Amino acid sequence: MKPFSKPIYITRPLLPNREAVYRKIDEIFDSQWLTNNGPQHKHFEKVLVDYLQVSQLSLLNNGTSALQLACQALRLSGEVITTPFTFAATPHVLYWNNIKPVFCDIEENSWNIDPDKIESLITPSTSAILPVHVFGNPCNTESIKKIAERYGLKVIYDASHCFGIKINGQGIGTFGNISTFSFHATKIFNTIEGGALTCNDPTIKMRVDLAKNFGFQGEESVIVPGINAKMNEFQAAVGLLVLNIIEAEMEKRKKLTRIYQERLNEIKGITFLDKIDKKVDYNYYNFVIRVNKDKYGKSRDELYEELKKYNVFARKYFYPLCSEFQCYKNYPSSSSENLPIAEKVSAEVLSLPLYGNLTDGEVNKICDLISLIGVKLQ
Ligand code: T4K
Repeated sequence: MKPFSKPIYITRPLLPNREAVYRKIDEIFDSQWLTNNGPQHKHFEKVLVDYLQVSQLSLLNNGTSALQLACQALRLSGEVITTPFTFAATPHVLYWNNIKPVFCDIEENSWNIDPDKIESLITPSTSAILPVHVFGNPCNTESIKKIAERYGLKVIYDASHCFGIKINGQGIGTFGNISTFSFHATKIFNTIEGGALTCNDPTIKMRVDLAKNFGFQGEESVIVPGINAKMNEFQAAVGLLVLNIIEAEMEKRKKLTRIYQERLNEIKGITFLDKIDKKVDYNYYNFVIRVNKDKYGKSRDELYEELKKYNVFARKYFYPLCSEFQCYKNYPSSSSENLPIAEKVSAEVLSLPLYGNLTDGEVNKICDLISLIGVKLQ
């Protein structure tokens, strides 16, 4: 089979209509207001509260800042229990807040933090749990809530992959004390760089809004040692435009996901997360497979390398585990004995290209390649 004539990346940013962007730029130029809670920002924040069905929302310059400010707003300290199967930002924000990340193993069938393994990691220093709804598949929020209540812990959900997801019709950003979102270019919904923090408590929003603007209350009073984590007017304007096309993008990705599921179901040793709960309105952000070498004939790494030869750039999200990073690998909770499932899953997962502008034909060809590569080595 011939390689693709152009590189097929894991994703491409969802871009609004160019003319519409130019009109927004005109609005921003006319207003001469570029950042610091300008008209685009105010409008975007309001419409996003409705879209995400949350009660409180603060816009921020990226998803990492959202996590960073969540730790500050909840006054976390000591240790926080989190998953190693996530992007580097999740444990890094704990470290930057002088908090020790404690890694907990994940569930075999959801790839999210395993609630049954959280309790044994709780110590007198534990202040919170920081689960990630990995790839938009919601965590077991009921069990996590019960543990948090029993031990008096806070819960921050890293919902970076969850734009627009609802559980039983309820916005995913309403679970836990705080949820954080990433609007990075590679996410299904983007503001180039950007993010948001959502919660149910207006006091938390007030703390975050103060902290993201150096702690200023009015012109002359600084009441907390804040930082600069503001979203600017260009980012907010892009967000407003992308919001108009997000539903269509989700529909396109849903259709492509169905092709992947139908085609890959036929291939021995290739499985995927098809267990997204029926009660969940999913966003089809990405499509991730798991490769069983014994049954498929090739390892995940071999498949990844072979696909590259055909100009397909799949990605090993999330490999290595955060617990395997140089900076965390000596933590007691990073030991292999503590993380057997996470280590296995991380070595077998592969994110495949998924974005609205991908064609049915391209997805079918990727499936043909996966089939061919497996057969070739059996
Ligand atoms: N928590 C979780 C669970 C997260 O996944 C993330 C971010 C965060 C927190 C932090 O949120 P932010 O502070 O980033 O808002 C990417 C993203 O940079 C990162 O946002 C994301 N997670 C992570 C999963 O993926 P890389 O280093 O893998 O991206 P990169 O630059 O290799 O891009 C991937 C592919 O996307 C490229 O091969 C081609 C395509 N691409 C990328 C960009 C930037 C484009 O076509 N156009 C573009 O502009 O981290």
